[in-house]
Amino acid sequence: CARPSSSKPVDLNTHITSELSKLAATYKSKNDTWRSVGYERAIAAIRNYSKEITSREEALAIPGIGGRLADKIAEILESGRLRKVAEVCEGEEAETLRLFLGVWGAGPSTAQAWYLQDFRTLDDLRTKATLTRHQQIGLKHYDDINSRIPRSEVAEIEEHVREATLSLVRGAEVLVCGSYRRGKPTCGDVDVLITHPDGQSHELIFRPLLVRLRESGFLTDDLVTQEDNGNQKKYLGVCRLPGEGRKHRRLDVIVVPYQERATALMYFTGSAHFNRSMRLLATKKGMSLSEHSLRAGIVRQVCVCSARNRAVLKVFVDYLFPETCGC
Ligand code: DCP
Ligand code: MG
Ligand code: MN
Repeated sequence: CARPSSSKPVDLNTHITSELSKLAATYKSKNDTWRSVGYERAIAAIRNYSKEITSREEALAIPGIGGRLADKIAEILESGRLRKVAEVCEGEEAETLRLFLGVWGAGPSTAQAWYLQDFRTLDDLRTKATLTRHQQIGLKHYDDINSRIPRSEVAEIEEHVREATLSLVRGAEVLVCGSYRRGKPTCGDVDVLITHPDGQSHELIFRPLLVRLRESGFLTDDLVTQEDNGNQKKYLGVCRLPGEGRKHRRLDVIVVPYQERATALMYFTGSAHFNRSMRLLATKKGMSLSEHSLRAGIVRQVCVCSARNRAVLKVFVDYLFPETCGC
């Protein structure tokens, strides 16, 4: 939900989830999706548990926690740490892969390939590796891109993009989604959603806005411009606010038609894990959810307001209007 973080249940098991997070991240960096998703699910289950876990049995009783995971939890309870973390997450290879994965445009396979080519530092990459255009940008802004953005700066960036948008088309809506809208204290990037309530003027925004922001020096590097995703247009790039001492920040902008606003807002607010759960829930109910729409089966295109679909719709509405959902 997009509720303030202050009203979230307190995670009383951070000593457990922080250890498991290290494993999830390392398996992800090694392209071991199976294990990393498994640990992420367990972490989500533990975060949802409102009490402090005090025993193996208690852990085992939590839905989604099996025997082997309960053993690991027991080890953390006893010793405060997990031997497996040292085994899997520490050491030269894991640390180098982590370093390389910080290069925007480099995934686990690339990081692994660089490691196998005996590259160990960012300087090795700069001088010896063959880099894509994206990776060159990622490397150039490595430190900036990998530092978290305080909420106050996200708000400044939002305002900057809003002013530029409104100077092009009056009445446009500009809203930061992503981790910012989920109330996180700091963000990895800035995810701006733009639409227009008249249902048409959004079409006039995308390219002119990018031109304007480039000309003013706000956009410093373009990564990906995607205009063929249905009616939604997406830009991924790097920006920097005017003034001394500002960092380069990753900026994502999507421009969407007003009729897709609700589903786009939900998708772009995330989290990615939440989106996966919602899509799965929709599928279980014979529907299909994307950033474009919520639809009843592809065969029978029934209106989502039919009685059969009200349960899904309620979850959907609760999400969009959390102040009324009482969760
Ligand atoms: N998203 C998704 N699946 C992905 C990537 C993104 O559903 N594989 C959606 C959910 C995310 C939103 O897009 O919340 C924005 O993506 P980000 O990568 O910017 O993620 P966050 O804003 O959630 O976190 P961060 O603070 O790291 O930017
Ligand atoms: Mg984000
Ligand atoms: Mn993003």
